[in-house]
Amino acid sequence: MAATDTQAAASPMVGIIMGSSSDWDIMKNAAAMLEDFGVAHELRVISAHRMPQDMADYGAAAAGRGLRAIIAGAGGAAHLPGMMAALTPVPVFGVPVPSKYLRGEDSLLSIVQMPKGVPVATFAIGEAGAANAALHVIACLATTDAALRGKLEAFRARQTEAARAMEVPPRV
Ligand code: RP5
Repeated sequence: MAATDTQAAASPMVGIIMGSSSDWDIMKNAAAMLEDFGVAHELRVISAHRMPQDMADYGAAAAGRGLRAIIAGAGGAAHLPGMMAALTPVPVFGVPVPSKYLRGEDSLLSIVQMPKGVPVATFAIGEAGAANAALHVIACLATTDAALRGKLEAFRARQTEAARAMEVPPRV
């Protein structure tokens, strides 16, 4: 299992997993957001169909290792988020990675259409989905972490100011 851990990696609160190293271009947006907020996380490539035992082992150990959330990205017939959700009570946040032929619509439907009983919180296809998955994890963690909540409110305020400073481009 390829592994790259960041920030206090001995006790990560969040796992970012992806079905292939080719997903990193998208999933790095989730990692960057957690990095910006100082949320300790780990990174793993775990392929549902090529590494099923590794996936099962990761899911079985996740809660005991103290993970509070798992962000799972995959493309195509994207089974990783749903299978991970089936393997652990830790909440799973799914990111549909754009696929070569169907532009990630297959990934989105694979992840979002979980049958009743095993939910995966599913985000937009691509970079925005990855970043928003991290922001949603941060919002969840912030319900019991005042410092993190302060950072989230400051982030939102900066975003608001940036939007207010926007001007309509001149007509051509
Ligand atoms: C999925 O298949 C991965 O999540 C990735 O999005 C897609 C393609 O994987 P590679 O062929 O690039 O390894 O399992």
